[in-house]
Amino acid sequence: MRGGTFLLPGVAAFFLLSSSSSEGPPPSCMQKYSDLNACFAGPNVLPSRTSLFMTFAMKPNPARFLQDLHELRQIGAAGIGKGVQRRAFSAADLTARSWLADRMRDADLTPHIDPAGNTFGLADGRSLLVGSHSDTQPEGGWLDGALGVVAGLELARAAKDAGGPPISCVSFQDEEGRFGVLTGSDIWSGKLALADADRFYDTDGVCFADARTGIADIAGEFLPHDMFSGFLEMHIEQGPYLDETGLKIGVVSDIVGIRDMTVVFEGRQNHAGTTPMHLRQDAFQALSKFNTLLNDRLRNVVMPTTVWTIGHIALHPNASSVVPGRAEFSMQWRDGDADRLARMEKVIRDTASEVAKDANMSVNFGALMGIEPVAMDQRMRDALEVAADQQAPELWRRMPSGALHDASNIATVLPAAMLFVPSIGGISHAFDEDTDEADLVLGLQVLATAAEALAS
Ligand code: HGY
Ligand code: MN
Ligand code: MN
Repeated sequence: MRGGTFLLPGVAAFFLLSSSSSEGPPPSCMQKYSDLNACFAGPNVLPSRTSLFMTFAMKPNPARFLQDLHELRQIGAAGIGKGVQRRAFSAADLTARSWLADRMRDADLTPHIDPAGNTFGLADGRSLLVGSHSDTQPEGGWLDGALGVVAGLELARAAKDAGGPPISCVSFQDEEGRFGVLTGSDIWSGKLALADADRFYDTDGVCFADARTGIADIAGEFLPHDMFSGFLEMHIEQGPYLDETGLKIGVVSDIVGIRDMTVVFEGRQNHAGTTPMHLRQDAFQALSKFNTLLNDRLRNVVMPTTVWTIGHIALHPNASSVVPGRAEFSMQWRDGDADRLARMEKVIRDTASEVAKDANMSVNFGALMGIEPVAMDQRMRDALEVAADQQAPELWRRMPSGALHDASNIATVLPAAMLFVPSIGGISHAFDEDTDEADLVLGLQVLATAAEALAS
């Protein structure tokens, strides 16, 4: 069962770090997990805070950007299309972070990994932070998260090439929720204490505390938020709207909220051949009835944009000749209105309790995890809209995000905004997720224009 403490108070400790160091850079890294240590070796090195008095004309390099995106997708490549399998803290994820640290160092950025695994590439001085996440779903696409990370890297490099403005990049850890919901940015934003996250388990029973021992030797401290002036995230839409309408850019107005909890029906395990139907306490039958009733009852509560999903089920003992005694499943729901999320929670709990009672079995609810709906920063949105109007006139629109993003958390501590590019066929969280490369490059250019305006 996944653990979670979302609505419980939690305060991560943040440590102010020294702002300069005379240490030389750590040795260059090979793209192997075993080299991750070397990538981040040495004391907590933060760049010196120098002032920049120059005018800039940042020119992101589309070829370098696309090449890095393709290189990154080789790390954890699924071997099916452009699909990627790079779950948080897997060997592939750590290799990707090592690769990223190399690219950061090549760009004269200072790599820094914090105790949650969030991986930063720091520019000198207070900077605009640009990025996303490089972990993936169990069967992930090549762009979900990676696009925003490599876009951040490219903008930070282009800014360096142009002599400014200072732009840092980041790959947050476990955005895809192997352990929690947006775990790395949840911790960095201060909403979730590291000690609480350490008690989160993945569906295989591995806990966050054990998973992050993979970076224990190289992790520095949590960075203070005020090192950064704001956060920009570029992402694929992961839905069909832009693709269907032929638009190229979405400027995100707000991001939906989410609730996620584990539910368990406990019935009676028994023989599938000898147990009469009327005597069974079949946990799968209870789950099935719950799902049917829930779909019907939620109709009175939801909007057309509201979604709910049972995405993971574990039956016990999961054998064809045994009446299942236990059904454990994930129950997730999303909407832009926190009150509606609460009303849905009541329907879910009441329906599950009623089904359990009728079937003479018990039901247990795990900890409620979630993220609040959040609006994007108006000034940063304006900058993205001006840039979109320049680079993609008539081809952009404002839109909400139905997917969660690290920006949901970062918006609670820094001004934050997001840019979408189309997803072909609206497909994501699947190996065949894809976007036309010309659309990726257009998005990068819009992002660069806005970033330069915001960071200068
Ligand atoms: O599930 C989400 O919305 C995100 O992609 N992790
Ligand atoms: Mn993502
Ligand atoms: Mn995702």
